[in-house]
Amino acid sequence: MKLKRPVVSLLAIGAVASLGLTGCAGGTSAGGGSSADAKDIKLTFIQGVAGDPFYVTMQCGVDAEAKKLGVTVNTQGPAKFDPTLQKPIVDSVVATKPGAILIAPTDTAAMQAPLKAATSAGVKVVLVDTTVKDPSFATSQISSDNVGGGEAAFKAIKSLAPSGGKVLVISTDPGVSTADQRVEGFETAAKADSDFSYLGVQYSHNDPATAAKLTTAALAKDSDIVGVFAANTFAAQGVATGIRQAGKEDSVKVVGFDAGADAVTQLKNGTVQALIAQQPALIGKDAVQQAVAAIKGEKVTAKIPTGFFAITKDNLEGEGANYVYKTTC
Ligand code: T6T
Repeated sequence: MKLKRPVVSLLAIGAVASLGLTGCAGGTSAGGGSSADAKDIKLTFIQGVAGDPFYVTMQCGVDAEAKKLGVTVNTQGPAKFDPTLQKPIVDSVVATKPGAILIAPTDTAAMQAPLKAATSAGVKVVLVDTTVKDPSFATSQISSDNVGGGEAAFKAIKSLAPSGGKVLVISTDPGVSTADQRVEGFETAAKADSDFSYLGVQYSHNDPATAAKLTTAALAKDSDIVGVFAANTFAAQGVATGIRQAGKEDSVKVVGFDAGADAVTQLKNGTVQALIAQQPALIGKDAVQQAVAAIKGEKVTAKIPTGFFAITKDNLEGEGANYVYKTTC
């Protein structure tokens, strides 16, 4: 089934997030392009981390669109979500002079200079998912509304724990733009609600074992925590483990970002109550379109926001099934 754009729904848990997105924010002419033949256009997609179901699904969108447009795309990704591993990949890809790089930068500061250098070397840069401190060099930026997603996660916890109480966030690392924005959205919403007490954010370094330890330690300190927001796939995996280890499945509500196979299992098991699923394949598809338009000197769109969908046990077999991430294309 084809996904609509944008998709924003928390209906099954009674909370509605409204983004008012148009999917088109100010078209600009790419400039400096040529009327290149599709068969001569070469793109490289650089993931945030290889093997992450979010980027695997994005690659499916990238590959399908590249095939449709008749361009060549090559995918690479670091073994960890780590700028010290991603930067050398960028440098070596730029040396091969592709027409464009589609990239999820792993850090807002550390990836700024390497990506700016790529554009100075004549390689167009399309930012997917994450961004950098000053993305003005980028051809286009395509990502979910992550602040909205964080707000939606809070609304989901509120609807699951309506009497309120203590809530905690487990994120990845500061400097990951998407996760920082999710935390911001959650924090703003939690602090504005006097029924809830916001315990802050802790960082798991994208490592599920660390996220599990942080969760059990937080529950040992505050046994009355009512909700945890896990800001991405690996945080959610660890939080679910921590909740199980602490025997708190019945009292702590967990909302995780992303919808890989593990997350779906946790949803079915009842350790996680809602998943904020992004649309990674759509992000990948849009990124290829923008890169190709830029290379051809056609109009590009500076920012393209994509939507999200809250998957719960109630909609998992229905509409929610369309938003589960892929393990292969
Ligand atoms: O949540 C996604 C992505 O949006 C984020 O930037 C990094 O983590 C994920 O890849 C999930 O692991």
